[in-house]
Amino acid sequence: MKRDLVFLGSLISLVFLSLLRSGSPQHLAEEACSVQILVPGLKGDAGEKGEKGSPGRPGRVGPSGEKGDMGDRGQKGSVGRHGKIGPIGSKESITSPRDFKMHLGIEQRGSLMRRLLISTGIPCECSQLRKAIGEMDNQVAQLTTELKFIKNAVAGVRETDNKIYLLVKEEKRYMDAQLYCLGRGGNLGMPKDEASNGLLASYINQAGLTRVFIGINDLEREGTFVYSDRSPMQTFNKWRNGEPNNAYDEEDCVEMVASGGWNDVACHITMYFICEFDKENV
Ligand SMILES: [Ca+2]
Ligand SMILES: [Ca+2]
Repeated sequence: MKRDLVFLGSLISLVFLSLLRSGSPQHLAEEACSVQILVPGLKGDAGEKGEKGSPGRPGRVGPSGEKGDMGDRGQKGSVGRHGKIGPIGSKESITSPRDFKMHLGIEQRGSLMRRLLISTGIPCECSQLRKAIGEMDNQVAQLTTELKFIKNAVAGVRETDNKIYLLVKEEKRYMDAQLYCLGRGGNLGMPKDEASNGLLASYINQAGLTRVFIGINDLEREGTFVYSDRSPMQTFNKWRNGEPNNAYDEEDCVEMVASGGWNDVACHITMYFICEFDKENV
């Protein structure tokens, strides 16, 4: 402490000496300032009260309070007035996509979509495609039928001097079998003599079959059998014993069994059959 006071006294002495040497008032102010920086002075008087400051920021939101008790139930109100009568509704109004799904089935939706496509002008070539596909289906069906016919023919036909017989291994009703043979320029097999009947019987046996349709019927007049080319029966026939019996009053067509015998049967049943073709027409 004593050392500090000695140092302070020396310092003040040096300042006075330098002031005496310079003799300039400006220098005095500058050096006085320097002293004040080095040595703080005594505490001054209290200043005047300042002006009121601006309001502070709003405080944070406080925690929520506890739930209060429920109040008493209010009294029942009076009956209100009648409302206005609404507009007449349509039978089935669809106002949103949800209604659309709920009200329409798949086919109806498809129909509606097509109408929408047409109304919006988007090109739709569905009908042309359907037509093309339909034509191709027909061609495929026709080719398939032809192929079966050729396979049958390749499998083996029977022939005489003036006839060719073809066993068709497709089960058909009498009329469909007749149409099949006619469509190929022939007719159902019509055994008109012992030789042709024996040939057909052999054909059936070799194919391992028991029965086939042949071209004889009494469709036009019950009991009067004719060949499917409408030629009348001659003296030749191969009716089995007890046939034709027109069983159940519905047997108007004729089958040949493996022995070569004939039997009248219903026309709507299906079985294999034999076509015959004139060699002149082949
Ligand atoms: Ca009959
Ligand atoms: Ca019969």
